[in-house]
Amino acid sequence: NGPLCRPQIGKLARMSTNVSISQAKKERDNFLDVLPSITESLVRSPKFSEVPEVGTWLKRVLEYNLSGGKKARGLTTVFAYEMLEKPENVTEESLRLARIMGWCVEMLQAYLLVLDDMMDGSTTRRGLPCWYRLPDVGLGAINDSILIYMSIYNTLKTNFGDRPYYTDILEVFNESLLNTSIGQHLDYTMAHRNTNDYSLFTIDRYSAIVKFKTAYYTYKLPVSLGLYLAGKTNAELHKIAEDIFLELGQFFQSQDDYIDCFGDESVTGKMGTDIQEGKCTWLAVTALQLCDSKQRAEFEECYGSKDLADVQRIKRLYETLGLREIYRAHEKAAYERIVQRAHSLPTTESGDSVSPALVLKLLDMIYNRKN
Ligand code: GPP
Ligand code: MG
Ligand code: MG
Ligand code: MG
Repeated sequence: NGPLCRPQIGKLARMSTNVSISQAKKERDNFLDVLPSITESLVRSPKFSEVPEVGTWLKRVLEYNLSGGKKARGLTTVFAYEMLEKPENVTEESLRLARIMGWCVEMLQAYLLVLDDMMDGSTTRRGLPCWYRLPDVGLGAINDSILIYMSIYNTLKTNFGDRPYYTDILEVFNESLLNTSIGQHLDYTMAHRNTNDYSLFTIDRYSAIVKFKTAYYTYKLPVSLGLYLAGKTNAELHKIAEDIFLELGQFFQSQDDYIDCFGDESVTGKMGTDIQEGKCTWLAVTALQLCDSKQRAEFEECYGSKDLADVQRIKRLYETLGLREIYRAHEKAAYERIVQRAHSLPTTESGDSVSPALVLKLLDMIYNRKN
């Protein structure tokens, strides 16, 4: 009764889904409960005693930018730890530390989103105005992102500074941010070329963009952190995890691209901008593969335009090409491929591996997602 059954959900599966929904809520609540003490500790830092108004500002920055959303990356960190650790080592205290680590990943996400929303010309996030759009914030958001970013390292030092894996986790955060910034560069420059030549919008280019901009920090980072928390430092094991979780991360971003165009704003909490910004998305690349020369000319004329009528024409073109159905088939195929891979994960020379149950749980968390 594995996740493959999910598309045709029956009575038994519904009952077990209800159990897992309440479990998921409990896990989420436990995770949320840890945040106030992290924020308090950051704001109480002696650094702010000279300039208390900055401490007060940081509190507001963190509260605004860490609230709402799925908490997917934070919870992924906790689940990865829980499922990769020896059961006898999982205690309330070790889980508390995993949750703090999860919040460090959420802080990285908040930092990235503050900047990403400015770069993407977005207006809303998690049902609220993007941080930079608040009247008393504006370009100060750039500096606020640094305050969020430094909060990661302060929290890591306070809670993990004396652990043997401290340097490893600093390195994995640094490497993830570098990769994300490489991906963000590709994403931004592909969209701002001032040309309507879309020959560069290929599936290979798309895969590279999303691997770098999303997959590393969304999955590779949380799972690597879970491995370190469980005392697993073997590079071969981290590579096995990286290979499978980068695929999951690419799948995650193709869903994000679909949602940007076809999602319900009241559910996603964000207004899509990919068409207006001319982004190299899963939808754009797939449309270009399918369209005839007349449709391609229309795409070239309208894509990347802020004019609502042009955006509507692109959406109509996507509908005409049947992209909704093609996406559903892509989602199902990607899902099944990852399930297959989860069941045939390689092992290290010492016989260690990543638990297939972790891959399946994380996959199940996002399959068919609407936000
Ligand atoms: C998701 O892209 C990728 C990021 C948020 C990484 C940002 C990286 C920086 C170095 C700032 P997206 O723009 O599609 O996400 P969303 O749809 O949530 O805006
Ligand atoms: Mg964006
Ligand atoms: Mg972006
Ligand atoms: Mg997006």
